[in-house]
Amino acid sequence: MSIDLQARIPNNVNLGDDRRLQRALEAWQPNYIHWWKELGPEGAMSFDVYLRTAISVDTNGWANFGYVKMPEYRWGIFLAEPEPDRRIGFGDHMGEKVWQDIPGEHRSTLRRLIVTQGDTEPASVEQQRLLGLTCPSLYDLRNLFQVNVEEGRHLWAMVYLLHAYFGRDGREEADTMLERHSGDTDKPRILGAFNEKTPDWLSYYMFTFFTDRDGKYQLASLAESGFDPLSRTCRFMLTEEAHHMFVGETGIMRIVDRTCGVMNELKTDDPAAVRGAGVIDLPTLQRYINFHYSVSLDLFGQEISTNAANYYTAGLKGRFHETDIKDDHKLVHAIYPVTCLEGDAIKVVEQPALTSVNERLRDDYVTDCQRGVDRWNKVIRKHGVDFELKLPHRAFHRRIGTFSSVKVSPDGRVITEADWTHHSTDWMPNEHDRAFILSLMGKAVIEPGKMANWIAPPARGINGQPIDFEYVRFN
Ligand code: BYC
Repeated sequence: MSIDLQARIPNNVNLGDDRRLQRALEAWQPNYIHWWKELGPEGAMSFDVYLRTAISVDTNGWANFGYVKMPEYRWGIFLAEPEPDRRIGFGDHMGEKVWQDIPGEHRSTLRRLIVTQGDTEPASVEQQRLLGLTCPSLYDLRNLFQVNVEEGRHLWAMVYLLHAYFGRDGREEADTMLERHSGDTDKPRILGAFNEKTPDWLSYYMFTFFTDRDGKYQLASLAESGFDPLSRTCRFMLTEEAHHMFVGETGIMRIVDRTCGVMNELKTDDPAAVRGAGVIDLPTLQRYINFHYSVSLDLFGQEISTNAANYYTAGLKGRFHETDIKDDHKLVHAIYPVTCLEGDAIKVVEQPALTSVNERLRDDYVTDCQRGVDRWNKVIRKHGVDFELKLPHRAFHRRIGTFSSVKVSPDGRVITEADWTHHSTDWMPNEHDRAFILSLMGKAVIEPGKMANWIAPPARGINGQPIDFEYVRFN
């Protein structure tokens, strides 16, 4: 399973043995590089960045660090080791050998899932392309670029599957991955959250905490797939994904730490005074949480979904850690408690577990998000500040699913349109918040070891390097 790094496209799938596939991917490669130079990190193409690159998929080789110019990053195709005698773990085909090729009847469904997953990866690079210009430190700049190149690699992962298993349709889909663009009116990205802007670093940390975490849960469910190449691809992607969520969680934590430190120095909890000191007040952080959490909840689809039930029954997409769940893995008679709207009331109602798998995944996600919020609150408490960050109610500000038809406050009350119009700017980032945040992030902090005023230094550097290491060289 070693990776051929000398090949034009590094890979551990013996690409050299399949000349047609190799040629097709090599024909896509220049388009990808063109896209990266156009819509990847702005103004950063000549920088030497201290990046990790996978040179094998085992523990020794997946995180190999060194200086790289981003357009020369060795984007490649890496699948996790095959599991001997792996069997399908759920649905109608449970217990059968996993598929090494795509069963004809599942072709279009799998293509759709792979395209939806693949589309998010370049979308996030596009959303983040200007952030380098206002980075709070070299450490953060390097982390941004690491996340960006790995999202690029995740696109490669899905494009490989499309090329290798879907023939001409797959190649066409791979081309359109570079034609849709985040926020484009004519050709937008597929899922809502990937057409939102990531205009500042607070949004970026929120995105990597909340939206990348959707990635973790979706990839984990696809890692259960009976289509083994998809499963192996997603398993390796999950290894890389952990760092992205780390960037988000620690980014917010460092902001909280800095803000509370300043609040104590100034002996104030007045948001205006806190802002006056050039740091981000906690109510503003709460509004950003409300926005990014609600937009990310939408990414799990509808509460009751026949699509999701069909994916499950067909063995294409499972639940989070499917094999650890103690039930029959078929869900024909099982029930599951789903929070939904009945008339104007929000209620928990028992629903068939099979059509509720999206909601179950969302529940797993909510629990995971709450753990992160608890850790932020611990920092607030450590400073002795009287404030608690909270996840808003899951019905708040939803555009997909049962709650999209009503307006709901962060504490879960169904309210009128008029109330919503009156209060929504108190509950989500308003134009003043956005202008204030942008004003804090006017220019990049690029002196090694220095941090912008609004964020505390990280606890440690990357790969054992000191915090004042020269993570990016500008040439
Ligand atoms: N926006 O039956 P439903 C990541 C559509 S993030 C727009 O509930 P389903 C990353 C839906 O397509 C992870 N449309 O749908 C993070 C369907 O359309 P049709 C990305 C939406 O299929 C950060 C209709 O509504 N991976 O990796 O059960 C940085 C009915 O809905 C949305 C995946 O998503 C939406 N939010 O569930 C970088 C995994 N939600 O059929 C990367 C693959 C639903 O009526 N995708 N719709 O035309 C899936 O598993 C499913 O497509 C979804 C939707 C879970 C997204």
